[in-house]
Amino acid sequence: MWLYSCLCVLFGVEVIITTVAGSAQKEENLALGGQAVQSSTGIDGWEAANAIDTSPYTCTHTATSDNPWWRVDLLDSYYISTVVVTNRPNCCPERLDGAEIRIGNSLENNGNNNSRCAVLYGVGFGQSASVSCAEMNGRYVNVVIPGSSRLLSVCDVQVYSLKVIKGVMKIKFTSSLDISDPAHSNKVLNEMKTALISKGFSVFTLTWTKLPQKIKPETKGRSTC
Ligand SMILES: [Ca+2]
Repeated sequence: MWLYSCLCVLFGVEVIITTVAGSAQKEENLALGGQAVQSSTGIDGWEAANAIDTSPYTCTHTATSDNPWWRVDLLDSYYISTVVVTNRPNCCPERLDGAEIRIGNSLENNGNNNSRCAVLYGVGFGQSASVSCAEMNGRYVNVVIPGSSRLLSVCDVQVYSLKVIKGVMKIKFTSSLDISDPAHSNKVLNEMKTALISKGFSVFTLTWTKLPQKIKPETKGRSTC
């Protein structure tokens, strides 16, 4: 008979708990510490960084091209709660119609294949569109306009994250089940999730940092626990 090391060894379970920041504690604009790039720069001085300089009067501007895009690299992955995009104050706000906000950790297709949070329409002169992207995770936030012969111009992009509490729980099991079997290990996680929900946590992620492994039974003497 095999025993499982969960009988006497502590295993780590990574716990990531996220809570939506309250309005009284607005999270920091992550874009300010990021690095911005765009598919092209159509007008000298209308650089990608103009969208993260906090001024609504300095803007980006790509050349007319297919699928123009702008991207900010947050330099780490975050659970994104809200993205705010500010349109130009003095010209052609309709150009932003159809712009997609995409979030993820991949740079495939310059990040434009990451998951879509929202599509912008009707953002007026100098207006800001605030879209909720709750629970989306990513390092890269893109604004891209699909289509041929389009251009993209934005004046400010702000990115806010969910507040993340990350830690590792050490737990000890006294089960004879084969917890190296995903069916059983998943059951354990589900029971832990139920316990966290009962404590009032609504958005969180639980993953094993190391799965339990089989050990040979002690033949005599005391356990090493
Ligand atoms: Ca600006």
